[in-house]
Amino acid sequence: MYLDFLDLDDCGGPNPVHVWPVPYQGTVSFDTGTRNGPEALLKASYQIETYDAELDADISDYCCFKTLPFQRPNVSSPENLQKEMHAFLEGYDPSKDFILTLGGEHSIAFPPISFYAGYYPDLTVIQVDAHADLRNSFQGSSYSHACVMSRVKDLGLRTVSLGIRSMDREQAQIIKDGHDHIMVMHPWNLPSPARAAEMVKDFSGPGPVYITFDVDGMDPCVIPGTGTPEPGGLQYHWINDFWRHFWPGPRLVGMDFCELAPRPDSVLSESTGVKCILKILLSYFRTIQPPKPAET
Ligand SMILES: [Mn+2]
Repeated sequence: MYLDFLDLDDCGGPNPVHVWPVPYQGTVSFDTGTRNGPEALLKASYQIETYDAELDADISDYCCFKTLPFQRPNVSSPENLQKEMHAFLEGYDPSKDFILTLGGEHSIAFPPISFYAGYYPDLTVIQVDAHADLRNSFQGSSYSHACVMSRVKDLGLRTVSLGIRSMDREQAQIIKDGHDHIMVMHPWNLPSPARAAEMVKDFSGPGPVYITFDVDGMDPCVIPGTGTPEPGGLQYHWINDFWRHFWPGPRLVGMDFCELAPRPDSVLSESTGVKCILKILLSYFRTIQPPKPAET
């Protein structure tokens, strides 16, 4: 079994990262397999170097990973899964606990977002995704993967969406009407990563950010293993350069990584997924001061 993210068990740098595998796949609409995402990511992480040559930094000098037991998701309804996840998060402190949730489908993002939003009313959610996910309801549930950003909007949070290229006319209108609290960067007219990072920081202000990373935001040539692939997505170096330019910057309070559906013939998607996660964590944690040791 591959139980410890990066094969690092509760050791490393001063910043604890709680890795929470949530293998839930209840409301996916097309191809399946996201329930296998967390295990594939953990397994692939054993093959990935903790040192990043581009950043000349090692994640194990900054973060201490504590991989939690797999959440046994309640598959009776999306609402019940949400309740279970909210209950689990009550054991954590949103003011200091960094939780990296591994999905699973995108509906798993809402409980951690609402967990942090309860403490940080000025939170901005950065969404990497092909899909706007702004439907009010989908297939009878308002907690479907297709509604997650609509629920985030209900919380009154600002959102920044990178890579969006699939929506219906109604969602396009929501985006047009929401320009003061919804920022969207479509992949067909992206600014440079440095310019994009400045624009997002201007929009989000000094408050903290949370990242919800749906792998289908990336181009399917980069991450083919996902249930609803859309051509023309973000390129690997663009998104990594974006994070590199985004920090130093706002506090990152937590993140999730979802919609990975591993393919039987390749480990490309999960390996790339781990690299995408590490680039975010290292870009952020290398720019902050380590927490002070507890006074004795
Ligand atoms: Mn998506």
